[in-house]
Formats: sequence, C-alpha cells, structure tokens
Amino acid sequence: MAIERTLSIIKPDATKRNLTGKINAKFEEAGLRIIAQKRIQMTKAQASVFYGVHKERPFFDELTTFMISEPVVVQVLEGEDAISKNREVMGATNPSDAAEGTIRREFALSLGENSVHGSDAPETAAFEIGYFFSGLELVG
Ligand code: RTP
Ligand code: MG
Repeated sequence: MAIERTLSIIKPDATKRNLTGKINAKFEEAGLRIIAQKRIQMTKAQASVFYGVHKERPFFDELTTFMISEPVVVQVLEGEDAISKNREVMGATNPSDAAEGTIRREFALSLGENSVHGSDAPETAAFEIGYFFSGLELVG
C-alpha cells in the first residue's frame, strides 16, 4: 500500500447546511489526514476548468452553476491508498446507490447535490491538488 494524496471538495449543499465538521470526522475516522484545507467561492470560469473533463456532458452547466452557488471547502487528504479510500468513504455518485455509513448516503440531497467531490486517479489528484494549493500549503 502506498501513501497517497487526494483532492476533496465539500460541495455547496454541504457547506450551506454546516456539515463540514461532520464530513471531516468521516475522513479522519477512516484514517485520512487533512493536510491542507481552505474555504473558497469559485467563479464559473474556475469551476469550468476544474470540471473540464465533463464539458461535453449534458449536466456540465448544472454542475458548474451548482459548484459556484455557495462557498466550498477544498482540502487535501493524505493516507494509505487515499484516493480509493476517500471514494469509499464518499460512497456512490448517486446517493440512492451509496452504501450505508458513507457521506453521500448520510448527507447528499440528490445526484447533483451530492455533498463531496474526490479525485478519481493519481493523475487527476495531482492536477486537482495543484489547481487549488501550492506546495507550501501542504503540511503533511
Ligand atoms: P465527483 O467528480 O464530484 O467526485 O463525483 P463522481 O466522480 O462520483 O461523479 P462524476 O461522474 O465525476 O460526476 C461529477 C459530478 O457531476 C454531477 N452529476 N450530475 N445530473 C447528472 O446526471 C449528473 N451526473 C453527475 C454529480 O455532482 C457528480 O458528483
Ligand atoms: Mg468525478
């Protein structure tokens, strides 16, 4: 097993409902260490570049509009197999498919408003961490 870093975002539906602490507790209980964290509100252009892989998808405008609707908390999680571990803790994209005890099962409102984002591979994690954080901000 390798120590990895992954980019997590606590999405607008969750920051709006004051769920940051409860979501962070799930990460920490799973052994993921929050080594960087900040609250930001993205512009449409910033959200569109971040979710650029989805730009041809029918939900792209809905997704980027949602992601700028309220502040988000961007964070870097570190730990053994952090990328897949984080996605396990998050649960399936659609909360109705998410396993018991996962963040999306417990907190998500819908497929779109699903409370958290997590990088899906080492290459995307590297891009996404660099998109929001400088090396000096990662305090492992
Ligand atoms: P994320 O990137 O946010 O961690 O989520 P994911 O990997 O589980 O899902 P992905 O396929 O990458 O989709 C990104 C986000 O787009 C929204 N979505 N809406 N209306 C729809 O059909 C639809 N499908 C996806 C969700 O917020 C999803 O998390
Ligand atoms: Mg994704």
